This record gives sequence, C-alpha cells and structure tokens, in this order.
Amino acid sequence: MLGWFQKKFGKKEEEISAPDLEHPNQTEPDQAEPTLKAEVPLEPPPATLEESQEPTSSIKPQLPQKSSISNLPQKEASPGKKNSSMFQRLSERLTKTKESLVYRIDTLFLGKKEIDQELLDDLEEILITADLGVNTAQELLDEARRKLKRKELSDPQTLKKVLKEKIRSFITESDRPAELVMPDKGPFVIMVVGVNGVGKTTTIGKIAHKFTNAGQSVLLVAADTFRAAAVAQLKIWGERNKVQVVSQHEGADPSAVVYDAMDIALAQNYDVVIVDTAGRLHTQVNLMEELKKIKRVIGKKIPDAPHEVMLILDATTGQNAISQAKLFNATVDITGLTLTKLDGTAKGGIVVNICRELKIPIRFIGIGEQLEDLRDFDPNEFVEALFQAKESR
Ligand SMILES: Nc1nc2c(ncn2[C@@H]2O[C@H](COP(=O)(O)OP(=O)(O)OP(=O)(O)O)[C@@H](O)[C@H]2O)c(=O)[nH]1
Ligand SMILES: [Mg+2]
Repeated sequence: MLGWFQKKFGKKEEEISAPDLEHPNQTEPDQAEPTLKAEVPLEPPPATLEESQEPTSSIKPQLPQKSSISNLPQKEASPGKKNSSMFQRLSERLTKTKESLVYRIDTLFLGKKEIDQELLDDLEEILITADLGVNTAQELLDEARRKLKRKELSDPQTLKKVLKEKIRSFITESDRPAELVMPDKGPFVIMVVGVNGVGKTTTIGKIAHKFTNAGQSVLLVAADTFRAAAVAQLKIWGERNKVQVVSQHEGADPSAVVYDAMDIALAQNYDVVIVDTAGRLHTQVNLMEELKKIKRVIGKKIPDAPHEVMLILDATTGQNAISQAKLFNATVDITGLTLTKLDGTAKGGIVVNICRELKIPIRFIGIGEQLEDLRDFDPNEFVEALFQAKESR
C-alpha cells in the first residue's frame, strides 16, 4: 500500500525505538532564528527542530535497500476488510467526478436500446465537460465507432464497458512501474514543486507521514522562504510527524536553505529529505529559474539528487494542469506527479487526460485534508472506484 517508495524501503522497526542518545537537544522546540552555517554541522540544525518526543532524526538508520519488497511493514500488509473500506472511501471521495461522468452516462444510457449518432454526441459532451479533454474524448468515441462498425458493440451497456476499459488502458499504459532507484548511500531526496496553493506543503506532510510509518527518518526543508507563514506551516507538519524541519528566515535564499539541509541530511544519515518550494506560476521565468538553481544545488551536494522532482497539480484546475506540467517539466524534469483535491472536484476526469497526455507517472492522489488522505495512485483501483455503480455504494 505504500506503493512506489515501499518498493525501495523496508521498515526498520528495531530502530524506531532507539533512544536519542546522540542528539538529546533536538527536542527543544522553537529556538531562536536560524543561522545555518555552510559547513557540515555535527550538531542538529539551529532552530529547526520541532517537537519530537522520539525524533526520527536521532535514529541512525541503515542505508535504504534497493530490494526491500520482502521486508514490508506488518501494518501495511492490510487485510481485505481494510482494503475494502479504503476503496469505499476513495469511491466516496470521487463522488463529484462520478456524478459529472459516470452517473451522467448512466442517465444518458437509461432505457436506450441502441447506439445512434445523437447518443454519441451527448456522450462526447459529457466526456469533455468531465475534463477528460477534447483529444481523449475523441479517442474514446473513435474506439466506440470502430467497434460499432465491426458489430462488436450493439447496446449502450456494452458501450459503457468499452469506455471503462479504454479509460483503464489510458491510465495503465502510462503507469510505469517505479523507476526510481534508491541511492546506494545517502538520503533519498524529493523536491516538491508546483503553482501557488495546489497543496505542496500539505502533500509533503502526508508523504512524511507515510515514510515515518514505514520506519524511515525524514528531514523536511523549508525552501519556501517567500512567506514566514509558509515556514510555520511546514513546521506544523513537522510537529505532527515528529520530524525535523530545516528553515531560515523569511526572504532567505532558498538555495542556501537547501545547501545547508543537504549537509545536515548527510551528516545525520537521514533516509529521506523532502524539500518544500514556494508556489510559482509556471509562466514566471525568474521564479522558474530559481527552481533550476535549487535543483542544481541539491545535485552538487548529493550526486544524482534530487531523486524525485514531484509536481503537485490541483485537480480542480482541470485542463490547465496539463500546461503547468509541461512548463514545469521543461524547467526541472518532473519525475512524478501528485494530483490533489480530487475529493472536491467534478473534474477528476483530468486524471485520464494527464495519463494520456503526459508520460509522467502519478505517484499519489489527494482525496482530503487529513494525514491519511493521500493515496498511492493505483490505476485499476481508481477506475473501479470511478465506475462503481451507484446502488452498490
Ligand atoms: N480537499 C482537499 N484539500 C487539499 C488537498 N490537498 C491540499 N488541500 C488544501 O489546499 C490548501 C492549500 O494547500 P497548501 O499545502 O498550503 O498548498 P501549497 O501548494 O503549499 O501553497 P503555497 O505554498 O501557498 O503555494 C490547504 O487548505 C490544504 O488543506 C486535498 O487533497 N483535498
Ligand atoms: Mg506551501
């Protein structure tokens, strides 16, 4: 259930309970304003630590193992019951999208015995308004017409199945297995980017939760220095997850924060480092250049890092997400996507279009504001939840 990163991590339960002998001061909350130094710190970073009764940073973890599949955490080997309630939760959170797509298709097909041009026209409108995108809608209809011609399709209910399977193929074809290879040594670095307010910081908090649950030590980096509130927000997530947050003052150079954070991560043997960056419009050239610089600095400190450049997309923005992804990708080579706010939108069809248009794997989907509302993206589960019949809910 931990999906792509679980393929690389194993739980180190015996280490979780290790006492913090080496850095007892790390639990001091809210120290003075940070003045991070460039040299490798032997002590914990100043003013970065937030409320960790059992700070994971104190754990000296083994280096991440590439082949850790067999070492899955016990609690993640979930029983069928839990899976089914998780599925129901996903299905419920997708209600708005289901209403705009599948239930409308059901209403359109209701009582219809055959497929005619009028029905196909109405179907096209539904597909486009549910944000599947014009090209995706066209391809779905082409498939339907082809099958009609070949007499493989006679009634609307079969057409619904054809649509479902074609949608599944769009999603699964782009679902490349996790290609990320954990570094043999040193931390796994994730750099999180996206436009303003899409859910970057919230998603970072949720991802940190997944990693700490799997027994990994996590370091958060507040490279969004644009607003003091942004640092404060990340610190709250740090407290919730009992993990350290590296930060500097408002207006500091984000690359400098990242530079110091990488030193800290190396010196303290962190498993995972997650870098929060300020929201920026994909059209703001200078700010996009700043992202390049942050990425470069990470790579200078830790060769091959960042191992993941994760773009966060807000599903409620619909088709605009595609152009955001293209421009961010051109700047910093996006390696994975997270789609947030699928719970609050009727535009969830965008998932299909993103998979079809962008060949970048979706790692997670956000279906709410709570810690547990970040789901590994499972294409089959997603399609089944989307097409789950109304009456069986
Ligand atoms: N309903 C819902 N809300 C979400 C989800 N993910 C994030 N949010 C909300 O979206 C809002 C913005 O989230 P942030 O994490 O602050 O977004 P951000 O991208 O870091 O914003 P900036 O740093 O200002 O660019 C918050 O109110 C979050 O609670 C989600 O999956 N579902
Ligand atoms: Mg933020």
